[in-house]
Amino acid sequence: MASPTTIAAMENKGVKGKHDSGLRDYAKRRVVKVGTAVDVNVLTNEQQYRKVLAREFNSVTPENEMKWEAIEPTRGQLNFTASDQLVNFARRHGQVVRGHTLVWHNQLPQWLTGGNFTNEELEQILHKHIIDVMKHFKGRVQAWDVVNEPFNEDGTLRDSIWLRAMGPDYIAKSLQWAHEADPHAKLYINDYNIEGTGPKSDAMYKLVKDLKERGVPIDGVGFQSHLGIQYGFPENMQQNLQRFTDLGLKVSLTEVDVRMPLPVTDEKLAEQKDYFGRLMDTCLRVKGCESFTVWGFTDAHSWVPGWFTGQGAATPFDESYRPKPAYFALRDELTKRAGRPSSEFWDK
Ligand code: 9MR
Repeated sequence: MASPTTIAAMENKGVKGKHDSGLRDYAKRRVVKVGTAVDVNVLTNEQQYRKVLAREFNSVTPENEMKWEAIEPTRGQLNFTASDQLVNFARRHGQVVRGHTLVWHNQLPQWLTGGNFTNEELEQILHKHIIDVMKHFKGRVQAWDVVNEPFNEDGTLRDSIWLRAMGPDYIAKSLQWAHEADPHAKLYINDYNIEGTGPKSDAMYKLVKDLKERGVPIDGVGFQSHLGIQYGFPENMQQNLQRFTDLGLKVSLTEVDVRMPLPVTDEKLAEQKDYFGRLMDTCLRVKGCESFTVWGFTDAHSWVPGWFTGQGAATPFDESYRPKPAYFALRDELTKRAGRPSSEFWDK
C-alpha cells in the first residue's frame, strides 16, 4: 500500500480537481456536511476516486479501516497505517472525519471473539480499546460512531459480546470513556432501520432520552439510511428525526445508499433520484441534522452488490464516476431553499 507521502505526492501532480465546484460547495451555504464512506485501498490506487472525493465532499468516514479487526488484528499491536492515510487526506482537503466505529458486534478480531475472556477482562479490553483509539485520533476525528447497531428489529438490545459481558450499561460506559478520551469529539450512537417510526426507532429514542436524563455524554444519533427503491421510503422520517433533536441531540444521516434490483433502468434511476432528494430534503428541514454521508459515492465501489444478490447501483455516481440523477437531486436540494439556521456544531 502506498504511504501517505506517496498519496500526497500523487495529488501534487495536478489531480486535485479542487477548484471545480462540488456538493461540498453547495452544502456550505446550507450548513450541513456532505460526506462519504471511503475505502482506503481505492483511495491509494485510483486517481479518479481521489479527485471526485476531494471535489465533492467535506466529510469522510472510513468504510472499514477504523474497525477493531483492522486496527488491532494482533492483540497489543495497533495498526493505524490505513486510517491515518485517510485522516491525513481529509486534513489536506479540509474535510472532517467521522470515526467508525468503536463498539460493535461485528468485524472484531479473532483474538477477542475466541479469547475466552471473563466479563471483567472484556470490560477492561473495551475500555482500553476506546481510550487507545480515541487518543490516537484526538483532535483529528471530529465525530465518532461510538456504539454501532445496538438494537434488534423489535427494539430489544442485540445479543453481543458486550451486552453479555457488561449488560445494557455497556452503552453508557462506552460513551463515558469516549468522552474522557477526547472531550471535544462528538459522540454518536448509530443504527439502521430507524429512519422511520417503528419499534426499533422507538427503542433508540427511549435509550438516548434515558442517557440524556442521566447526564451520559451523547451528542447525536446516526441514521444509517440504507434504503432500496423496492421497500418504500421510511414513514414519517422528518417527524422521527425531529423528536430526537427535540431532546437536544443532533442527528446525522450516516450511511445513505439507495439500492435497486438490477438491471438498471431509467425508471429505477428516477425513483432512486426521488429517494436521494427526499433524504437530503428531510435532513435540511430538520434543524440539528448536521451531516449527510453516503456509504460510498460510486457504483464501482459499493458494498451492496456483494451483499445483496441481484441488487446494486446504490450510489450517486455510476461505475465510470459519471453523476447519476441521484447526484443532481442532492445538488438541487442543497441549492433550493435558503435560510437554514446556522450551526456551530463543527466549529467547536
Ligand atoms: O461497507 C462495509 C463492508 O465493506 C464490510 O464488508 C461490512 C462488514 O460488516 O461492513 C460494511 O459497512 C457497514 C457499516 O460498517 C455499518 N453499517 C452497515 C454497513 C453496511 O453493511
